[in-house]
Amino acid sequence: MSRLIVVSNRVSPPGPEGAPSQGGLAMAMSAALREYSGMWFGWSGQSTPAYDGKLSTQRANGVTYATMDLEEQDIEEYYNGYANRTLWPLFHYRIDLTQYERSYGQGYERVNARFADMLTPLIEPGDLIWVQDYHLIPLGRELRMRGLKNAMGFFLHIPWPARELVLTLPRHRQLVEALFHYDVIGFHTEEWKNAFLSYILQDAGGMAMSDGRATAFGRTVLPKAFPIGIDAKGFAAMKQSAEARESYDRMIDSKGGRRMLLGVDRLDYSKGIDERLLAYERLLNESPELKRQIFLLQISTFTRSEVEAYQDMIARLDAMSGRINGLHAEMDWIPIRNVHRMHGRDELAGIYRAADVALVTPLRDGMNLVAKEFVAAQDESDPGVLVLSRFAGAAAQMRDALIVNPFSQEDVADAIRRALAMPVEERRRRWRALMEGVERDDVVAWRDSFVASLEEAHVGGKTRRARIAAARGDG
Ligand code: ADQ
Repeated sequence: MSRLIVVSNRVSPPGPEGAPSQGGLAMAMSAALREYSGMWFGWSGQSTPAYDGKLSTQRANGVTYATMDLEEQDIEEYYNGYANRTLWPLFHYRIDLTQYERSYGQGYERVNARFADMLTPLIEPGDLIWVQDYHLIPLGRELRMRGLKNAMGFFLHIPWPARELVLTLPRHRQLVEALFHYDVIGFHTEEWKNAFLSYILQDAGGMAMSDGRATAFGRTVLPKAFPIGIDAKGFAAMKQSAEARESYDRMIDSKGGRRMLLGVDRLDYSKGIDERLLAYERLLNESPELKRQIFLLQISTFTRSEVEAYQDMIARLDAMSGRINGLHAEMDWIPIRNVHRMHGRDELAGIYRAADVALVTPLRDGMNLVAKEFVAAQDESDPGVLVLSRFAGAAAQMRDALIVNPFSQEDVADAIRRALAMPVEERRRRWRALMEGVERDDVVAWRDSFVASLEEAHVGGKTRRARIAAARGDG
């Protein structure tokens, strides 16, 4: 088997059992690498006063974790700047929050080149290189410029936006062209893939071929949808753990016979937490009889706290939940429990299981793994109900959830009422259908289908190039 080399902005070496999780990509990659004797390469999360070419390596369960530090200016311009102040908001349709600074773009290019400098000597000829996410779009081009001929794929964990939004990005053409140095470009859904193709056809003068590949900038790639899943087997084991049982018991105890609505998110404006709280407030106003019978546990952990939009959001959410609680609380009942701490994976499994309704209502989300984890954690005889935004990539697969428009408070409030009133037979039927998908389309299936497409596209590409060279008589 070829070595699998995963490259992502951050690397998550395995921590102690039950250590807090670190976001969707980290979850998925740890599980995806487990059966490969491969390598995971990226930034350590630490800064260095000056580059010294130092690489830290650690080996665990057959995987090598290789990390490098970045200089402060690079962290600011590449990570806080181009990745999190430009691409993230733009690709989540928040053009109002998008900052277009030339220095950010320069930092982004500089760090991608540095990644390539550090990574190139570690690559062997048969290695499969799999680059993750929007931080590293130009990396494939940089590696090719350094002579690497390996199979190289890229996976985008966030949505690809409509072409009208891409056009607002200075040097958009250069960014998209860089993607054509990979053999395969993966998206979570057909919708994101089609948005990418619409740019290629209408703005890059490219062509879609009958075998699914696309041609532009004198190169050919395979853009394809690979919906990511969770580590379903790992999750099933986790939900039986002592920690999961303990947190479940604690939750049941503290529910005091009330029904629990649950939100679990990285604190991010794309997750629609403000809109969710307002929809919940609307429900309390419209259905006062539900007061005291329900409460919302909103767990939102801080990320990217260097970026102003995130600082603003923390203050806004705390003020909003404080206001709603102040207006609606009674001496022995609080409508919103607003929690900012990270939970261990097992602990989270117990909390999911104790919930009656999950509110997964992002305004835009590449996939959303919380929706899948919630389903995997349920008790099959008495499962909770998933309320899911139509703008999460997960909605394309999870049709048996209650699908809502998160921009409409009425729609979300209606769905909560419906979920609370849903008979147990219907809950079981919907849950079984959802669980089947979660188990079938898990993270292992995602990895295997991507790797298979990458091997095939690379071999196919080589064969085609050899045929053209032979026809020209030059090799
Ligand atoms: P994220 O935006 O991080 O991922 P998501 O897919 O929901 O979003 O994953 C979040 C992960 O963090 C989940 O595994 C969840 O359990 C964990 N988590 C969240 N809050 C937590 C808390 N308080 N304590 C412990 N764990 C917590 C990005 C994209 C998504 C895409 C993934 C994977 O934005 O759309 O699904 O990558 O591709």
